[in-house]
Amino acid sequence: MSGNADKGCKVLLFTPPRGLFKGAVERPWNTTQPLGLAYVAAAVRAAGHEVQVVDGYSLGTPAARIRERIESFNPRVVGISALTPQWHDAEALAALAKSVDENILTVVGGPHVTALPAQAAASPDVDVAVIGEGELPAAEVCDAVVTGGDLGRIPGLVLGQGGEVRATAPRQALEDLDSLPFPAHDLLPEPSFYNPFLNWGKKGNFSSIVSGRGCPYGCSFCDVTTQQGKRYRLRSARNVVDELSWLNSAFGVTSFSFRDPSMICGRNRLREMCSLIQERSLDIAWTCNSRASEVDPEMLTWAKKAGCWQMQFGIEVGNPELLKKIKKTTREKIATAVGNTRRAGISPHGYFLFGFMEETPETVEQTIDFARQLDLDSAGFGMMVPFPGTDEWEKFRAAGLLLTEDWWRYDIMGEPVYRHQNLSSEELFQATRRAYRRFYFRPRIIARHLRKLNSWWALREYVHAARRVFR
Ligand code: B12
Ligand code: SF4
Repeated sequence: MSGNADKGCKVLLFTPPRGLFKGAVERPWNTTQPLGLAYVAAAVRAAGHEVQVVDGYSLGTPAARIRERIESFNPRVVGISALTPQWHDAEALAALAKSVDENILTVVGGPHVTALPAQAAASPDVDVAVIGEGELPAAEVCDAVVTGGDLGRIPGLVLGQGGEVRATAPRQALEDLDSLPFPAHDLLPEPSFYNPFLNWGKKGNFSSIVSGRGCPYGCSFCDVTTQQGKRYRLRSARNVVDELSWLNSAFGVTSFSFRDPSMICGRNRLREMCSLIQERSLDIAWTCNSRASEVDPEMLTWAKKAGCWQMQFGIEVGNPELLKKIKKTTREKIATAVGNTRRAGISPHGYFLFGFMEETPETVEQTIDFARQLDLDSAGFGMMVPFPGTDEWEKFRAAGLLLTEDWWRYDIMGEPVYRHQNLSSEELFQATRRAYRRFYFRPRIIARHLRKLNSWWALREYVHAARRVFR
């Protein structure tokens, strides 16, 4: 970690509430711990600073409450995390902080800032934009605030103070992820507050967890490779299972979702992780993402024995050429992985997207047919959104098809933010609705899901999901 400042400063970290910039805050239905921000909080605290966190996105914290928090804590630094649709809310939060005290240093980070750091730093109330992993830079910025050090000497930043945007030297990705303190869960709302997606885990005792960073595949629509680099950087099995044990004993968490790009990568580590979970008799249930081309029957057996109940595959489309174009694997490998997953007693889930540059009415139907042919238990269908930093963003921009930089519209559940060459926005939007109906309205699938209706919470989640699809 960074060198300890003699006497730390006060740091208040936020996820921005949805709708803050419009003056009407809403609380989202599904929520999960903002791990990136919690990692930053833990690192800044370990460097000797006094840290508080407000998960404003999940809590739906109104502006007045944010103002009170800033006034009462009186921070020297306000840090704000932003995904793309949250960017305007992040800017509004920075403005709110400055309106309370113009001497507060506003620091932004997260996927949107990493994709467009200069644009982020040029925002009027933003002083510092952090590119990529935030733990070390955030701690170093806070140290510099205390010691009066020069921010320009800290790598991995874009400085926006004084209206002039200036990038510092680049920073290497962290090699030893085990050296990081665990995310500061003690500064977040209780695990029982969070309301995960049905296929991630169960409300009551849920946490997400990340066991590694980076992804070599660089799929055309996904910005994980741009964000975290091309190489899988894995935490050790022991370090991950220590975090599971800690969350289980200190917070009563029994339901986990690994939100890594692909948690099963690294065969030996997976085997060791699964053995350690069993050796320690950890009574937990978990779900994870995995890349269809990486999973084999033996790995699935280890995962099942260690508590894995669902595996999620990013399948995206059904047309073989389109699969190749967007850098996904083949239909055959997907079908094999899904079949092996079911045979191992793990529920297979598929994610699908509509609206890639080369999409046609025929490829839409092929995707829906492929989703139905695969032996999946559940599926999610969304709109392909060309997030900044992805190949799709470059392609749609170069073709002059992007309709807006109103970032709050960049949502896979929303309407397309681009004009599509082969399909109208309405046709694309309706494709997701039709896909849901054609996938779920089958006796086999209905029967499987009726068996899962074992709690009021699950019933409520199904009703909510159905409303979205049939509205
Ligand atoms: C869990 C998750 C969620 C959760 C929680 C989000 C959160 N705040 O963490 C929820 C369910 C809310 C969510 C929602 C969405 N998500 Co999401 N999500 C993830 C996921 C799977 C894990 C996030 C995570 O914990 N990463 C691990 C940590 C260590 O990384 P990190 O969050 O990036 O944080 C590091 C840095 O970014 C930085 N940092 C972050 N915050 C801050 C703050 C400061 C002050 C500083 C200095 C640094 C800093 O330091 C952190 C530590 O190194 C990632 C994929 C992934 N594996 O990263 C996608 C991901 C972040 N999501 C993504 C997307 C697309 C979405 C949605 C937009 C999808 C949609 N509906 O359209 C929505 C947005 C909802 C909304 N309207 O705001 C994209 C990001 C695209 C983008 N440019 O924004 C990702 C990368 C997935 C992908 N394949 O492309 N998501
Ligand atoms: S979609 Fe999955 S496999 Fe592809 S780049 Fe993103 S995280 Fe990696």
